[in-house]
Amino acid sequence: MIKQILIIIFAIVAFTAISTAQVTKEENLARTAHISVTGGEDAGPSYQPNHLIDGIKGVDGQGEWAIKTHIYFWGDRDYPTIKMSWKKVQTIGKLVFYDRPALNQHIGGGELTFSDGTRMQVFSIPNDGSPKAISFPPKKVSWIQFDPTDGDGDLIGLSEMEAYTKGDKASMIQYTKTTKPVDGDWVSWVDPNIETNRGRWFFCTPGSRPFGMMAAAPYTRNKNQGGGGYNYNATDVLGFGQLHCWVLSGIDFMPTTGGIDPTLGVEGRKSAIKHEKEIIQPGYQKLFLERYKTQVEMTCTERVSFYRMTYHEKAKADLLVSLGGRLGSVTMIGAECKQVSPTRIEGKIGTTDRMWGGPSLTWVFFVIDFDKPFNQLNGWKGMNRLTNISELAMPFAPDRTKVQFERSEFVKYILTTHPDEQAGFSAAYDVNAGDVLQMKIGVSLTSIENARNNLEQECPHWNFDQVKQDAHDDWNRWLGRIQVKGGTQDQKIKFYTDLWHVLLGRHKIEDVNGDYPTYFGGKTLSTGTLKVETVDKGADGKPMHHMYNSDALWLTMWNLNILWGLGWPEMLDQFTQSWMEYAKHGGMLPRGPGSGAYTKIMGGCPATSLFTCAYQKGLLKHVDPEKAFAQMKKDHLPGGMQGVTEFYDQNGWTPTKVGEPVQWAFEDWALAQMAKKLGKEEDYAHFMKRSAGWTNYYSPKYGLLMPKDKDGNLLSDNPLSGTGWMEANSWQGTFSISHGLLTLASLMGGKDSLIKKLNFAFEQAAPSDFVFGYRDGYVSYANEPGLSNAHVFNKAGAPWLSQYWVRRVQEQAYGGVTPNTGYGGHDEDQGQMGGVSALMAMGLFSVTGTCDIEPTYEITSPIFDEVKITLDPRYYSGKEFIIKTYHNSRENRYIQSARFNGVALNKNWFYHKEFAKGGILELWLGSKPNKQWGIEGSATK
Ligand SMILES: [Ca+2]
Ligand SMILES: [Ca+2]
Ligand SMILES: [Ca+2]
Repeated sequence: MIKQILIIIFAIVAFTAISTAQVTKEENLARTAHISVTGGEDAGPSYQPNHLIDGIKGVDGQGEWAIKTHIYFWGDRDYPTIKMSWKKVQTIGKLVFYDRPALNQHIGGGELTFSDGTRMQVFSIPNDGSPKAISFPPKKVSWIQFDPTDGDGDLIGLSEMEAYTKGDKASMIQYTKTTKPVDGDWVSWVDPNIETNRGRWFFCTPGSRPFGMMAAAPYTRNKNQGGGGYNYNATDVLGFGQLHCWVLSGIDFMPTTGGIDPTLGVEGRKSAIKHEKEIIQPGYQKLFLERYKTQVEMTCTERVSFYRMTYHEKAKADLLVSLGGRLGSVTMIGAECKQVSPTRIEGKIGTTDRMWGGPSLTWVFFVIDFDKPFNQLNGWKGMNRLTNISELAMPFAPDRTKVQFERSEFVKYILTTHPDEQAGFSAAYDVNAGDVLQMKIGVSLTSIENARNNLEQECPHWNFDQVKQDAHDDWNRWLGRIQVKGGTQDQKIKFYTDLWHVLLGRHKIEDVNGDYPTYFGGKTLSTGTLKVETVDKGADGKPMHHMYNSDALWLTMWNLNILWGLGWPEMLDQFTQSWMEYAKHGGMLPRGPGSGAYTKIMGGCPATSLFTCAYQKGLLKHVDPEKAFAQMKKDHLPGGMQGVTEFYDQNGWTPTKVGEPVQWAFEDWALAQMAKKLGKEEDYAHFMKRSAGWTNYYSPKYGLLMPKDKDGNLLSDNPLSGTGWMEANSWQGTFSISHGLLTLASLMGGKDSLIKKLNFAFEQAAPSDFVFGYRDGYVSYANEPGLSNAHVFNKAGAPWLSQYWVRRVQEQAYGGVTPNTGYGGHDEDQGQMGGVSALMAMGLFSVTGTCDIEPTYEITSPIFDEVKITLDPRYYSGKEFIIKTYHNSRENRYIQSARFNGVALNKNWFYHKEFAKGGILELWLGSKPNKQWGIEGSATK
């Protein structure tokens, strides 16, 4: 004890001596600042804010500031704000942050705001308390605020903050992309690190092909929905998960050396990494595990992950494959596997405890091949280590998945590590420095035979570089469908990163031979047992289409439905086929299908917008429109997926809720458009009537749609409160009544009133970059509701305001290219914010989601000089569609004039059928709005 105290005293003296030495060189201006902290809960006298500037740094338990913060059940947390202020203006050119040295408490990064209004991002603050310096051109400021945005642990805090006048070159650049962008190589423009600080499980998966089943990726902190994903600010890799899907994950790999005890879980086997040694891009990742002196490379085919380990030291190597316990969004249970040859292991795992619902138990089957026979196979079950095994079976209690918890108890249970559920095996090798080991994991969701077949069909060889090249070429083909010229390097990086996310988050669930799983048949349509189905085969014996795992497709009429239709029309064709196949077994069009059954995440029947726009654009090539219509109609009636009440069916509105009914109304309108084209007048009349009932929500008092009770009384007197809305509020949601904007305008007193009101909303939201939490703020581009708002001016006769606000939203909410920024920092799911960002960058949109009988695109000013879309010859008669801009710049965001195929265009929109023929749209831009351009027919078409 005395020895420890002496060490601490020595440490304090030593560190004080260092800071004294710095004072003689340059004064640490933080020491004279006033420190204040807002938010969070006081953690006691040992952790007061003044410890941030007491000169004691990097000493565990001494001179630290820390705070208790609220952590939400899905893993997000409220962060405090730290402000350093001075009585007199100071010149500051460098800040140095020290995290608390405790490795289980970490502030990884955040945002700096200076009193002159400028802001900066801070990344990769070392977890161990070593200094993080940030230099910048000196600023004259009276205060500096730090808002952490990424942290881990129950008492997050910092050990010290310093401020100096002079910066240094070394800490001037905070973040650089790991690969250099090369013209024509679209993959090289993608930066997977962008906004990974939230660490969402399926957000950053380099080991994936477009829509492939396999989505391998290292994962870092176990936060955020029970699965950390890959977080740039984290300093340790915990393992490499193979599947990163909506409510589906499985098979956790970690190459270790030195006889790690696997029963200690991820904390016992994690390894430090340094980004300087890393390459991360679509289809390939290379990183170095510092602890194991092992370089890991990873690539993939559609259903196979492929690892190449290069060892830098002689060692006892163990390739650990964990098959039990929590991984990402599921818990792995009931694992079984066996060695079938000196280089092959086959088996299966059950997955359960899905945080957002779905089947209570689903299976993942796998075949793992090693390129060299292992010396020995070892394993673990619960806390027991097993040596020299040839098979492994975890006791599986069928009741395990039937336990019904209260929601809070359930979340607490699934986010707790249960050591008795751990299981896995490890393949043991003796390696020398320079030795290479390779491993492939083939997966299937239906059977071991199919996993074996997937592996053997897609990757029968050990040529890692070939697979890496194939993955690269595959991504290049997909990304290259839209090619841009001009813009800044960052804008181009962001654009291709957006496209990557648009093509990344959703995954195939069928095998090479077309088999796929369903779990229908239980009482709640999600408690069934595995039934293997197969998709129809064509004359060549090959599956006719794919089956997909996906989140809700909630409100994708404002992003994916438009963008996929432009660049990848087969995705609309594919999804409609896949969704009809689900309906065949489960009776409903899915909303967020998870590994072969429904999750019903979010609301409404989002399939309708997707099906309708595919039909109207002529992309419904394989589904019979009559059958699709009949299915949608069923889903729009009480008892169907849309979830409408009898009252809504009769009246077009429903008491207490407003967010969902506004969505239902749009879907009803879209379905009515399809009915009209199919000649179904009665259905047209019924759904048009329903789609018009939303006017009951209009409150003349607030000039917005507000929740009401059955007698029409307002249920809220605060339009920003979110009452009655789904992840939105009255300001964000009112203008999302896309099919009823003219009616909305007349309710508000005319188009000018609507324009004025919406413009006011954007002005209110601009200082916060149009980014808010689920219910706050006048406009939010950080989540799905209201993603059409900036384009509404185009429909209301003020296209110059769409041009203005689209550019600002694109830059402020989506322009970030750092690990902290890029998608609004809040709730990018599976490429929807990315989809809006890309559409804004291209200058195309469709407020009604191309669901009109004659679908149209509205025009704003692209950020690029040229956007070239290669048209898919299977769907479109034209070869390419080009958008060219002249005099484009950040300031020149206003369209002065336009030509469509050489002919003057005076309206702000054109037809999809014109796009399909190919052509060129030319836009002349200027710094002042031309209020005469684009007003012709803008709202009444
Ligand atoms: Ca301190
Ligand atoms: Ca720490
Ligand atoms: Ca969302």
